[in-house]
Amino acid sequence: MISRIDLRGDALPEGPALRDLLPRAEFDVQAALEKVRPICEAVHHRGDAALIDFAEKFDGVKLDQVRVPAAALTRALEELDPAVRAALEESIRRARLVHREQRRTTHTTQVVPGGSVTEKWVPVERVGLYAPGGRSVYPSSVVMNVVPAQEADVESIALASPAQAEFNGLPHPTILAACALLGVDEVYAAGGATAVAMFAYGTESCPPANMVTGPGNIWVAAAKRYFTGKIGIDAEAGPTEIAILADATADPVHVASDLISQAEHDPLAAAVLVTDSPELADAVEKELEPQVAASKHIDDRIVPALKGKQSAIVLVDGVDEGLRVVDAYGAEHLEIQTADAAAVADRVKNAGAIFIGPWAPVSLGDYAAGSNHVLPTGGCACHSSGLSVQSFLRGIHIVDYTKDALAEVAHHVVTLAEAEDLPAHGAAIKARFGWKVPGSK
Ligand code: HSO
Ligand code: ZN
Repeated sequence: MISRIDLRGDALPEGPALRDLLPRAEFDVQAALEKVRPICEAVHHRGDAALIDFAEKFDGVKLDQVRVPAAALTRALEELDPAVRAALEESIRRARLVHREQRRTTHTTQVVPGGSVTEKWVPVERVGLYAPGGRSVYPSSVVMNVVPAQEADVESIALASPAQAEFNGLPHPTILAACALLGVDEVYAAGGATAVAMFAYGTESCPPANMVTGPGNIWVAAAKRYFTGKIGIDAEAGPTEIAILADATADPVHVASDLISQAEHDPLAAAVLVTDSPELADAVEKELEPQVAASKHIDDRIVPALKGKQSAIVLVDGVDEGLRVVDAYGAEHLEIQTADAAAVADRVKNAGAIFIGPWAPVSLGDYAAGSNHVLPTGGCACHSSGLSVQSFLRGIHIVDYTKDALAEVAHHVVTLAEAEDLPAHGAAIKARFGWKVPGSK
């Protein structure tokens, strides 16, 4: 059901060499880029008409308009199962508690008397959020994208999700209901690369956005790459990943169920167990069989995900080696199921989010821990973080110096300008103090 990689015995290799020994899914965004290019250009040139054509081609539905009418949002919320509504409300409440504390305050550093630098945090003006359809209709991802944008005080928030033939061309009703619950009233029926292009270029019905965030398949990732430099993006999200660092104290039932929980997302999802206990490895493998057999998405997702080359049980000599392995891997989600889990977690350097001990499974974080579930995949955790309020803010430096404060440092600026062979930089300082400026009278 799941392969094994035995790294016991010899010393572990360093850095990239260790990473190369670890499993990872193929996710070739570059190859997909060529395919999304004509789609993006069609949206650029033909606007809404292109979006309507693509909805017919990809989603099998003829749309009259791409903007979702307000009445459809209200109706979706009215018709939402009350238990789902209560769960979403609790998820929103907890996410707000955490994300509100991520707000940044303006801060001034008095560099010298009369000379200060203020860092002012300004939200992105308009963002477009993407919520996938098809296999992954996740109202929880609407929450995880909208809440940080709202807590960052983004003024204009729009959301796109694919048109669904079975709902008369509207996005899935739970996506619409989640938007209504969150107070997002600008929603479009547009999917994949077409939605990203709609936000990047703008169309007759959708003004352009400064930034696009949200999960999606390879086409969404490719479209984000296509527009990098033109608009802001969160990350090129790849298939989801769970890594579990566990020792002999871990419960194999929990470990197996947590591995399956993320394998359930996608045939390319990765489930990686890193352990120094061969007994635990055997017990988890044994436990996977009945649990997989009792799950829902067995053949289309869970089995291919666990059997795929992106998943494995990795055997190591001890927790220290295990930490080196999980750091080299840089998982989107990392569970620590060891003795003294909090202390072990404290030593982790690379992970999108860390889940400590037996009572903090990734599923909790997916829905209701308060943490964000839009996290770096594909090893990007070594340089990036998950979605947060900060993702939607820009820190602007405001430089304010008096004449005396400038005079005090003027000679250093002139020296550095000359050292860089940029005398006009120095002249801009000299001109203010009556020093000789080439060409001036
Ligand atoms: N685990 C996914 C998010 C998700 N799970 C949505 C359930 N619904 C990626 O972090
Ligand atoms: Zn999940």
